[in-house]
Amino acid sequence: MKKVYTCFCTDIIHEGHLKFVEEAKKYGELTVGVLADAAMVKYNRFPSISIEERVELVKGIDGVKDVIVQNEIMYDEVFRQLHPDIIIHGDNWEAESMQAIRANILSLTKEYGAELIEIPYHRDPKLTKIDKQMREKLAMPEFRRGRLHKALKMMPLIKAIEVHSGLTGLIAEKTMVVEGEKIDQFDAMWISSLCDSTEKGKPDIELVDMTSRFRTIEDVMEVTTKPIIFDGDTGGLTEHFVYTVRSLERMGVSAVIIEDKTGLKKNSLFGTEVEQTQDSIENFSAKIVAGKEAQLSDDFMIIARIESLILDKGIDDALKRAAAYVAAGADGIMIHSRKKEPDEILEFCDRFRTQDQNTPIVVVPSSYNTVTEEELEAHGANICIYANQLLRAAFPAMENAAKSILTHHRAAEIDSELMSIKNIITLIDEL
Ligand code: SPV
Ligand code: MG
Repeated sequence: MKKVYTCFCTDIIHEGHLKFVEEAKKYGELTVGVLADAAMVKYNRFPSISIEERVELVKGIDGVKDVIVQNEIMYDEVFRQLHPDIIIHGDNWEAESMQAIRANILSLTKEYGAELIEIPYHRDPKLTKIDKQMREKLAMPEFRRGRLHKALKMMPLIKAIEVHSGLTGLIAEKTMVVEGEKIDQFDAMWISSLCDSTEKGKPDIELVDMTSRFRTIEDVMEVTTKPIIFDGDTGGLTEHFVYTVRSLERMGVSAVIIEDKTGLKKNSLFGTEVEQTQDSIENFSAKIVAGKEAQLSDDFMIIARIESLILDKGIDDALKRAAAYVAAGADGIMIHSRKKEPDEILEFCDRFRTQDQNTPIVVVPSSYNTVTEEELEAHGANICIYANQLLRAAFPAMENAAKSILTHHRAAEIDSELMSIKNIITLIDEL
């Protein structure tokens, strides 16, 4: 009897899977690997049921001899532990990520003297619709909101990218890179006050009102499924913040980050070049308490952002505040810095981790951008926010196009730097 292996990455078993198993078992004794949570999130989408439930689903299929958990999207561990003779896979290899998986399987089958059998992928419109519905379900507020919380338990470092529109939301949702045997994508989105304001041609001083900021959230939500972290600035008056918390959780936002500043807020990256006032520990803690009391769902997170390093108050002050904000109920701490080097952030993380092993740490490496995700993770950071890069990429490109047209009195010269007309009109799928 040959050892046959295939991997499932699904929350529901439909006719298509049953037919696939029917076919696969003809080749020998079939083991099915169920892709683990973290790998499923990186490679495909967030699972809507637990790994235990997914294993049980597959166990229930007639013709499946054994079920294991496949921890990585690539098959190295499967070969090392199981030594399968045959890998069965659908022939849906179009995407770059799928090609990387195919290359990995082929090199392993060669090394281990095994074989890859590709079964024609069945594109039944009914089944495609079920898959699409599963994906869209992830966009519903109840499903989306708790996912940041869940992701924090699944992976050591969550990577969030700034979004300020439907289009940037799509980039955050869909951009995937294949690097050797690794497939990577962003895990969450950050709705930055700086970028949301700048996009509207306004300064980042809490001038853009909440209704308008909520409109940005809606635009992003309409076309994405990933969890959203909202930049709540100072949170405003406590009496207003409690309403913001309710609105955000109702919309399906996963977390709000509020910073311990008071009075007219200026962007943190100005540091002490402009007048900025840090709130007292007592006031800001009271705001956190009020927000947590107002919150109705279990999984919404209020993250407290500490501005001590921005305002040159030192790490001791930041640590004292971190402890107080956690005691007030903060679900996470964001520590910010405008230094070129990551040293003070890494020192804060190390020292915070000696006093608190569990509270998630959020970092924003805009100024200290040479730090790697690996280093941040090693120092105990849990969420890394790339807070403004998409907007900063777009502005010079647009300005360059505008200047070229003015200079040449026509658009021909800039055309080679632009997305083609064919691509722009087909970029957005219709329902
Ligand atoms: C933002 O992106 O709006 C932030 C981060 O708050 S920073 O601009 O660095 O203050
Ligand atoms: Mg901001």
